[in-house]
Amino acid sequence: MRTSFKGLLCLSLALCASAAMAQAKLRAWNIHPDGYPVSEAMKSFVEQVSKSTGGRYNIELFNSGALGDQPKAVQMLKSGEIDVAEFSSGPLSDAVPGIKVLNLPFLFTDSAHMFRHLDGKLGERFSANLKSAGFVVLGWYDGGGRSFYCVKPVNNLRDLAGMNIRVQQSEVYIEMVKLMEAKPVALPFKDVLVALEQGKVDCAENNLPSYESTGHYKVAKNVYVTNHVISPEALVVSTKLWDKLSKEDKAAFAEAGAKSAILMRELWNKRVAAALEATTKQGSQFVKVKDVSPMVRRMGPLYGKYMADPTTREELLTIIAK
Ligand code: GTR
Repeated sequence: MRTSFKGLLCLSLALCASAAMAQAKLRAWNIHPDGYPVSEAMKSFVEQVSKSTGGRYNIELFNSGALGDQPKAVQMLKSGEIDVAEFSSGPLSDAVPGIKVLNLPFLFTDSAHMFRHLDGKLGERFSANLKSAGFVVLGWYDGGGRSFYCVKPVNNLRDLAGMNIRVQQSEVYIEMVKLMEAKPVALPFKDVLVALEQGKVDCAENNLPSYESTGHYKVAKNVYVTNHVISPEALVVSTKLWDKLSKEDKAAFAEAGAKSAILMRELWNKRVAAALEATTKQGSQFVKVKDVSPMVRRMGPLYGKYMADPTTREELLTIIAK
């Protein structure tokens, strides 16, 4: 049988068309630069999804907040404009009030304590809350302990009073800083360095890897080590995408998410140590808080508010109990 040129062309076009139809192009949002633990873990997620679905999902990873800042990305994921993202619980909780307790100061003692809860029953409850708001959690990532850092020396809580402190665009963080009698200035992550340089803010607060990766350490050399929030982060996909996936593809995405979380947590611990070493070498001074109880006492109204709120009370009690 002889096949005409026209026939071959039709055949290859049909194959191309079906391949194009079979490959879904998705977009993933990330605030961090290449090489950061979150970015590396997301890269591994993207690769694993592609591998285990035979290349049917082509996820393009946009690092460094290239698609917008975090509050904007939270809305974009909800509306299905982006498909995958890694969010910290601060900005995410403004869209999902049921997870606000996760931002409460001094709630978790360290990341191990946090993951005991997030990898268990409580994590399932938070995931259910997130899912009903449009976010399907595929892995809990580590945001570590956040501390304050300032341009001027800080030796105690009183030194922070009256300071302009940059916070994430997140209600709990804003309330926390007000209760410390300082002034919260909510700014997007990418604007903090310039704000510190220009004196628009005196201090900011973050974990060590971000303190280093953003270059904040170059201006705000005085770190007051409070670890006031042990902050969870989450790799999420939109429910819009999730609802379209087959049972097998859901399993592939979930497995890739879980694996990426394991990798992320390993990379995180190394990065915390490396950031401490690098910033110390560059002249950062670390003053450890001696006693957190005065700060904890100031947070009283914040704890009271979330205890009184029926959407958060049970979660709070569960964490306090263990
Ligand atoms: C980082 C976190 C980001 C973002 C940032 C900030 O530690 O990983 O998701 O929340 O802090 O302070 O804006």
